[in-house]
Amino acid sequence: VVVGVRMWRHSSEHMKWNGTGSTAHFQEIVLERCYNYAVQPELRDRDCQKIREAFRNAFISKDPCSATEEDYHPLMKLVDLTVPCDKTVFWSKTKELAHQYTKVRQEMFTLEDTLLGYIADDLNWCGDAGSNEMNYQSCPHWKKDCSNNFVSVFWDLVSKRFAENACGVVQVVLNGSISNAFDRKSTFGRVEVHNLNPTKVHTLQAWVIHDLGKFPSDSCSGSSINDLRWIIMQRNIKFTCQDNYSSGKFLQCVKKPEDSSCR
Ligand code: N1C
Repeated sequence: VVVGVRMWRHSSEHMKWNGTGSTAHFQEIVLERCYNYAVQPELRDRDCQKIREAFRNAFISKDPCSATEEDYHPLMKLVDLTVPCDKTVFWSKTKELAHQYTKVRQEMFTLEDTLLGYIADDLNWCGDAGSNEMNYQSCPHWKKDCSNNFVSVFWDLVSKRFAENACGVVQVVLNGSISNAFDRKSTFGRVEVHNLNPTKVHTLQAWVIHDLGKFPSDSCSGSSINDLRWIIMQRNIKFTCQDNYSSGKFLQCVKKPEDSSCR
């Protein structure tokens, strides 16, 4: 009976949000990923401790539904989101494939191949006003609770900076096995497309990839890609699109672009 009562109290006190709670061992994971990523051993220690601290301070002891970009400014000052020209890869609903691609083409970068994206990938975090602990029980769900939660504000901000910094030819990997390969409401469609700098980015190259075994639902000639083409051309950036690639074919061609079947 005692156990039952305690469990009930426990959940009624902490399950105040509809989303998943903070990732267990968040602080340790952040530090460990930072160490794994950092290249120069001498710089590692201080910078990673500072990064962990700044990340934590962005949201700890704050109302988890009142996140602002400013909360992350100290963290943003410590990390660099720039990628060499022609090396930026965006994605939408193709996360795994885009990452397989940049793994094969080591010189290409998605946001998760930069330090901050690498650290935060797949993690969840929130705190509580009036507590200096993280909430591991629940965090605000972006739709059911609030859109200005710390995780959503974080991805919108880093995606914006990542896009602003892009230059030369940039690529986007889109999913042709869903009905709208380009979605204006996705982070790519809502944030990244509008933050490309036309004085730095001259071409956006889209790849519409179909899952092996799934029927293609969208392609370069479909209306969602036309939307994207129109938005990009309005912004004075050149647009190209390649489709009919199955994901397996795409990766093969990334590995062996000179193959005649890849032209
Ligand atoms: O909404 P999306 O895709 O179009 O966002 C992807 C787009 C990429 O080009 C990235 O540069 O935006 C950037 N980005 C991430 O890198 C990222 N990593 C993890 C955006 N969101 C990211 N996440 C989480 O996945 C985040 O919680 C966000 O809400 C989802 C978006 O995935 P999506 O809809 O497939």
